[in-house]
Amino acid sequence: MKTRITEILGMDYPIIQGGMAWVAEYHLAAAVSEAGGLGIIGAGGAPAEFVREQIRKVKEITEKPFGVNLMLMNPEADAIARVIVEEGVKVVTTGAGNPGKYMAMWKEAGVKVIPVVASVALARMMERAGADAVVAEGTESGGHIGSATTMTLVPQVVDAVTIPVIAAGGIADGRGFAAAIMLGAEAVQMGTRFIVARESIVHENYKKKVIGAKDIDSEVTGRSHGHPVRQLRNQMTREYLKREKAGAPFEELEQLTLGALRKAVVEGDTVNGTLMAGQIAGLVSREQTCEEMIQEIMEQARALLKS
Ligand code: TUI
Repeated sequence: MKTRITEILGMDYPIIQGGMAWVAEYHLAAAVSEAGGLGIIGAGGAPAEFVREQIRKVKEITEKPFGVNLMLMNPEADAIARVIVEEGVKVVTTGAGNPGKYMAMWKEAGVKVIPVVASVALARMMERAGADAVVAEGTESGGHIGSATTMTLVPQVVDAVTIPVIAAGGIADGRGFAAAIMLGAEAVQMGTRFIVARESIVHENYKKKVIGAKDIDSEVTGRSHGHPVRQLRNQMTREYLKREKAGAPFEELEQLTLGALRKAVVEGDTVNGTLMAGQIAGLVSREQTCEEMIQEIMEQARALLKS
């Protein structure tokens, strides 16, 4: 299946892996790229030199194109933006902010820039700034989210810009893929389903929670201080939401979540860890290789789009 996205980025299938902090390390990125999608190394909150090592490692195990996601709240964002250029990365996605100040440097170096946006206004601004495409990410997504749903955001962004639009949020199978195409998207970005990929280094306990999750098992913490984060309900979210409702200050709430994503991904702490996942976790039912996932999605989508 060819779209402007597969042409620009050089992959076989219009499926991009989300740049999930801690989860999207080089094994997962390489597996997605080898399977014909676009694997992404997620910088998350990592130091710049760690990101450089990840880039070098992914290049050792795949010759396929891959990208790097720069999470703009990372205190080393400036340095990571430079590492992306120095290491010759071809594609960058960004999240949790406006990447405007890096745009000129990246464009000059020939990097394809794909900001993740949660609104039409930011999509327009990014097109004017020279973005090659945008990911329109709905509030169904895991992690840091905006407020518009994928169903409403994607067609509005498609109408507002001429660059290709990639749909994200709530997509995990061929039906979601086909629906995104119907809304005018030219690719999808998926995170939650790839958490449970065989090649994903995420702790078994976390994978089991995603696989066992039902449709309404996610919660959004942090709405009161402007950093809404979607994750699976557990003791941590219950405590957080209780304190948030009682008007706890940001600093106190932040203490609860400090290092909690690492705790979940690396140590498998599903009680006090942050189990970031999207609302589509209820549909994710088994561990498979990235190759199996992508083949299954494309087969189902092809049949639907044909009929
Ligand atoms: O960035 C994401 N998802 C993320 S980042 C992340 S790391 C994190 N860890 C712990 C706590 C909080 C975050 C986990 N998940 N998705 C892309 C995305 N970007 N969603 C929403 C946005 C966004 C929101 C506001 C983009 C821009 C924006 O405002 C831009 C501006 O400044 O105008």
